[in-house]
Amino acid sequence: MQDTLAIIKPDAVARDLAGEILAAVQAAGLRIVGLKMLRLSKAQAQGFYAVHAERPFFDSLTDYMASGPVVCVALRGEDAVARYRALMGATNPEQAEPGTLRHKYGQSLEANAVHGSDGPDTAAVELAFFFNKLEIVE
Ligand code: YYY
Ligand code: MG
Repeated sequence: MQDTLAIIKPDAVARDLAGEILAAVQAAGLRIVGLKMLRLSKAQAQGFYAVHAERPFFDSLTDYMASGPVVCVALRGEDAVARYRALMGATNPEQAEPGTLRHKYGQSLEANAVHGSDGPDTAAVELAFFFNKLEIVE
């Protein structure tokens, strides 16, 4: 069993797609073990994406992530990190496979609807950013 962090990003929440995306995640066999809606401040968005601090898209990305509420989801399952990354599809929705969340719901490279941790170590750090132990349920 493995845990991973999914985020339904501001563009998707604003278009009322959170329910549909959660249903697709569950239909793919990933179990929701934590769930919350919140709005990141600019500073919190910068903290979450600190790994990208030197990238040219960092300022725009963190503005976007702070632009409206997000839905944060702790997911659990066999090989959950890779399975959820596969369900999301490529970072750029234009390159994402048909049927993937980013192909279906992404609007642009930046507003690509969903986030997913890129490995088990990153997942642990990212889950701890949003959830304490009491907020992850068996
Ligand atoms: O893990 P993933 O979300 O698929 O991509 P990352 O390379 O970690 O980039 C994080 C986030 O930044 C991406 O989801 C969209 C945005 N972004 C961008 O706006 N422009 C780029 N050239 C690359 C990424
Ligand atoms: Mg990433």
